[in-house]
Amino acid sequence: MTYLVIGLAVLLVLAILYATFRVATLVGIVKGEGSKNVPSSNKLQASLLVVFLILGLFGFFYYSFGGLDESFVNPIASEHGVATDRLFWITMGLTGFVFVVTQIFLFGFAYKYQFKENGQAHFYPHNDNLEKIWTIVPAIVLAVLIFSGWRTWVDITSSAPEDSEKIEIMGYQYSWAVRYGGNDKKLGDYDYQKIDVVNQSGIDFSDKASFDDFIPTRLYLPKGRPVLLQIRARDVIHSVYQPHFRLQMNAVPGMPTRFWFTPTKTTEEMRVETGNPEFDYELVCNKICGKGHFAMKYMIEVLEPEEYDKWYAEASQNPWLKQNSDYLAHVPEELQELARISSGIDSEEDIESIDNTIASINY
Ligand SMILES: [Cu+2]
Repeated sequence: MTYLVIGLAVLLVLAILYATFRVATLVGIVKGEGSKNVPSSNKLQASLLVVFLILGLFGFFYYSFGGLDESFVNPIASEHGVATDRLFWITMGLTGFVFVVTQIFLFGFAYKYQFKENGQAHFYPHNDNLEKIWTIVPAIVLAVLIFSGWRTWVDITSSAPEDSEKIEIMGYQYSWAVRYGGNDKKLGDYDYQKIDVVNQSGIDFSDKASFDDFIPTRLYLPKGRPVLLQIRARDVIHSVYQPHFRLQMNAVPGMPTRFWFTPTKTTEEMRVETGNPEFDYELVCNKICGKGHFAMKYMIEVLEPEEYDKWYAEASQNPWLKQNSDYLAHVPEELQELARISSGIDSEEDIESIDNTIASINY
């Protein structure tokens, strides 16, 4: 409703300006000024430029920051996010300042140098000092901006620490599959040719490290520990976007990408900070990847390190292979014993039913 009123007000002001301009032009014609090069509305137009400057700048800042409240800028929940936000606001401050100054010059000069009877131009062809200033100052400022941006980027994209939690995120139309390494904390291989209706991530069971991998329904992260996301896509390009962690990385089929970061606030702490007991971190897709793109929302839960370890130990009891024990048939024969042990398929009936499945597949 507010926007409708503002929109109508703007239209009304434009209509009034147009009418004023028409009246001034018509008055000029009636007065017989048609033969002059400068219309009588010249002064009015010069003043309108100043009005436009003031309203324009006000509108610009109102549009950009008028709705600024808690939801405008998400609280930062990662270590590198502090650095990227600082860079963002420094850049915004500097470019905003230059923008305002140049607009004042642009419209101010158009007003100042409007046509005046007997006015004479001052011949002023050159000023070395002025040229030096407007070349050197922007060069230094831009160099500092680019250099600090580059340094931050190098830090963010450096190799992840050895002890990081390695988690796989695979984007597909239209959701995410998240995989953890299980007890050995090692992610098994994958192969797109192994993808089928059940094995949606294409886990390759000829790799020992895959036997204990598990796939939860949420992305769990430990606070204060480095996390390495190993990112891939199954069909088209998606983008892993986690706004509170200031994290975004494309998920590309056939070209694994990665991003490492350290979460700094648990979900609980964020709920207190935002005053929203329902708050949840989320992972969304930031590439328009098809008609169900909007549905690619996945919940993230950041836990205290001890809670995370507890959750991890529990989740490791339920590897994907244990839940889909038919897939033991895809494990090379010499590794099947090991697969049974590491995935925790140990009860007698389980083994019996698996043996039957294997038998039916082999013969
Ligand atoms: Cu997507």
